[in-house]
Amino acid sequence: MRRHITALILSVLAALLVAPSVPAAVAAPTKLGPVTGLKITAGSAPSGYRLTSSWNALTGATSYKAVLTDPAGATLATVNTTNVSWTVDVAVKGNTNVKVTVTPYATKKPGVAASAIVTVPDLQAPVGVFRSIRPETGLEATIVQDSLSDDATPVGDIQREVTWGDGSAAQVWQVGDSIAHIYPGVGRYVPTVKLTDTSGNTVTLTLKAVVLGDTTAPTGTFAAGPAKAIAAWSKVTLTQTALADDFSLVDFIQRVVAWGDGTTSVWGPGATLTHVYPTAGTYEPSVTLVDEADNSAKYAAGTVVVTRDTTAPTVKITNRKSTSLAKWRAVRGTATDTGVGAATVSMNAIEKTAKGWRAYVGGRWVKAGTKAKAWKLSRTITVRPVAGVWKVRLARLKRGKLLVRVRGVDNVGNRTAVIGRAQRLTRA
Ligand SMILES: [Ca+2]
Ligand SMILES: [Ca+2]
Ligand SMILES: [Ca+2]
Repeated sequence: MRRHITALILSVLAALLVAPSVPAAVAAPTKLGPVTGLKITAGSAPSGYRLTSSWNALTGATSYKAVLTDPAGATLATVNTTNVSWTVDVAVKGNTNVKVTVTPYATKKPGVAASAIVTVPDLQAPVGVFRSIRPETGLEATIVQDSLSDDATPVGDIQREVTWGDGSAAQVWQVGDSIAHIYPGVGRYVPTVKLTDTSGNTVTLTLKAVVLGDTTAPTGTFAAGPAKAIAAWSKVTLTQTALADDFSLVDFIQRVVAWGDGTTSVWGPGATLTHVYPTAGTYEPSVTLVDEADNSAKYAAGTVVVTRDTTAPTVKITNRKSTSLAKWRAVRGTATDTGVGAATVSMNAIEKTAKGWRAYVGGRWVKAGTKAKAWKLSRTITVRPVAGVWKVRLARLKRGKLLVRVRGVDNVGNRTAVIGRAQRLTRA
């Protein structure tokens, strides 16, 4: 067996020895590079860090490949460029080293790489989620930490400082996930938590107000209108004319609107809010107000009667008793609707001339073998009526017989039947 394998290896070696020799290589040119003047700097970016690299242009280089790597050698970003600088945002932790490696290329042939390292400074403040908790009774409130982190500083080294919002001195929060405080009396207090990392980056988080002694719900006055609306069309507006609470500031009173049709909206900043009722019915919208002590009350905002527009618009072609081409270069008419209004009018036109049928396709006509084929070939021209009047231009009319078909649709999709018109055109 072993002898067999040895024989095999020998035969392979023999084959290699007799293989046609590679043509003598042209003397390899000296490898390009490395680039000089390579620099990298780091600054803060909206998320992570902005790393800017630059280097001197290298004679003979047609492009450069630049790669950013983290301390573990993982690629953070890469670029192929003809520029001599590169700016890219990467997500890395503060206080870590980032390396840029630039390889010059002469067309597709890589040269010698150069690299530079920068220590990314810690420029980002800690991130945390904290909640204030109001006591059911008494004056002792609590702040609870739900999460805390920093890109470079270990959680245990992040400094926490609480101000309770009652004039008492700032308090360093040494240990634990919660901290309590006894307030001097009833009132509205806004606590803050200031976080500082070991590089001195800080953020101050403003927590929900602690309201003590508030047992009264907010008051408000609201009105919805118009009182008569059309389904899937009318914008019903809810207007606030008054809003107040004994403790909470107006901007901190939560407003939730129930439109009466099963939909609700959280009403953010702003004095008005709109809604389109999809179906007909009688609706009684209301607004529920909640203060910062969770006292709530519901206020009615009137009645809205919503009906449906089920009637198609009325579309007419203006009856012009003229056989003049000039008069029919535009087909005109009216479009009216008693409900939501006419949205569009659509027209098709064909013509029978001395040379046979032709179809209007917008700006020009195309020949057709028969009347039916002409209708099929014709393009539908759609226009929007203005103040109840519509107009479709017909370019290059000829003598003969013009036939048009027109139909309209209102803003909620009710369609008219097709109306037709035939007109003889005998003179210019
Ligand atoms: Ca940091
Ligand atoms: Ca209140
Ligand atoms: Ca209608």
